[in-house]
Amino acid sequence: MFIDRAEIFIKAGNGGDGAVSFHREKYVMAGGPDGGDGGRGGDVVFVADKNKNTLIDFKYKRKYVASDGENGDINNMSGRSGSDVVVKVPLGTVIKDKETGKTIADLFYDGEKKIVLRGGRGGKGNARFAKPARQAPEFSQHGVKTTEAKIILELKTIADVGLVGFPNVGKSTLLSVLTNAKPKIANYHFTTLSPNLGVVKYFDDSFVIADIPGLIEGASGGAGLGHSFLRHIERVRLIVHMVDISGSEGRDPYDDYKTVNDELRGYSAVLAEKPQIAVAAKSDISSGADALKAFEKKAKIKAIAVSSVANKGLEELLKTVYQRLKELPPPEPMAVDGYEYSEPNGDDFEITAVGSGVYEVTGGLVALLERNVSLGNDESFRYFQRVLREKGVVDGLIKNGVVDGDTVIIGDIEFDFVE
Ligand SMILES: Nc1nc2c(ncn2[C@@H]2O[C@H](COP(=O)(O)OP(=O)(O)OP(=O)(O)O)[C@@H](O)[C@H]2O)c(=O)[nH]1
Ligand SMILES: [Mg+2]
Repeated sequence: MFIDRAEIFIKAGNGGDGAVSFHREKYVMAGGPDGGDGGRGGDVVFVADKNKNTLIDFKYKRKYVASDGENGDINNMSGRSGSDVVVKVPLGTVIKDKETGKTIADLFYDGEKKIVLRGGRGGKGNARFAKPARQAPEFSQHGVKTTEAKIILELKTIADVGLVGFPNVGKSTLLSVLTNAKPKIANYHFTTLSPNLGVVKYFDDSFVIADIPGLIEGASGGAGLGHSFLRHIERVRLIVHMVDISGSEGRDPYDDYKTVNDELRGYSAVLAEKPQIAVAAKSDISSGADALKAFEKKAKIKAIAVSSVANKGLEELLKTVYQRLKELPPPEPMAVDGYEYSEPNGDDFEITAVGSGVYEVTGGLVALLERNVSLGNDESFRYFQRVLREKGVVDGLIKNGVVDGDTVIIGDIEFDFVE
């Protein structure tokens, strides 16, 4: 099965918490703090792999989670880092954030890598908080907790040439005679259900042809199978537009030609403006040169007459394609938005009344506080109060009508408000 679009969940590992511990040894009184740091969480990394050609893996496994960093330990031992999760995707996979629709990466070259989510930093152990005025810190820092993201993977085939046309006009047959590819060929519509790639050796050079499944009228609006495949034409450099010049299915080749071009235009300006070469296929059974002339006149384009079965016109076609490709710029990755997931801003907060006399503070500030506050420790609690005041949370609460005795919830922390 060919799958060229998938939605998956990814999550980087949480950072491990710093430890609170004090050195203990026989005959040594009141040893110093020796709580180690938490380890870093693993990243979520995507890698383009030329041995993959579909996104089918993602139909069955939809969640990719890197492992968490371990907590710090006694004796200044740092927690082990979480391991990365490395996800292999075919070349030409575009990664987008589901929520914003922004593009994160276009993995175009074999081995190209993108860290999409970074693991949370580990928290500092209490040993790090020792200073002359505070020799026995009873608190440590929590690791950064990461959040899950939903992303879209889209495969956009990378090829120099795209073969497009109505179903059954002989695209796969042409690919099979020009390249090493062995696509399925049959005398019915939609024999090809996914793009096939083949490599043409041309003297010392080579180029890649993609056989795109047949397009029909309405494809750009989602009719038939066509729409989902138009995306694969987006980054070919040259379109070879095939019509059945023999009219073997009773249609006028010019009507087909026009219909397919309308579809390309309907999908995007990029497709409409791609350079094209017209190919009059099945010329062995055409009613002679007349059909070709009529087509060329109506379409106002020169077409190359070919027959894959009678081996006619193939040399001319290859030569023309090769020359056009030489003039065209090389294929390039998409211009990506460069969207990055970032850690929440520690200054951001929002206050909502969740019930009578109960208020909740949410936003990036909460993550910062959760990280740095150890409940039950006086010094840490004073830090907590100071941050609430400095960042304007106290003023904000009062503005929202909070009075003494009301309950305030900040992440896992819940307390009674006292001005
Ligand atoms: N006479 C003749 N028949 C051909 C030629 N090329 C292909 N055919 C026949 O046309 C039919 C369709 O060929 P395919 O290559 O499967 O066509 P396609 O365009 O890939 O079709 P879809 O995958 O369904 O879009 C088959 O029966 C082929 O044998 C040709 O040059 N001459
Ligand atoms: Mg085919």
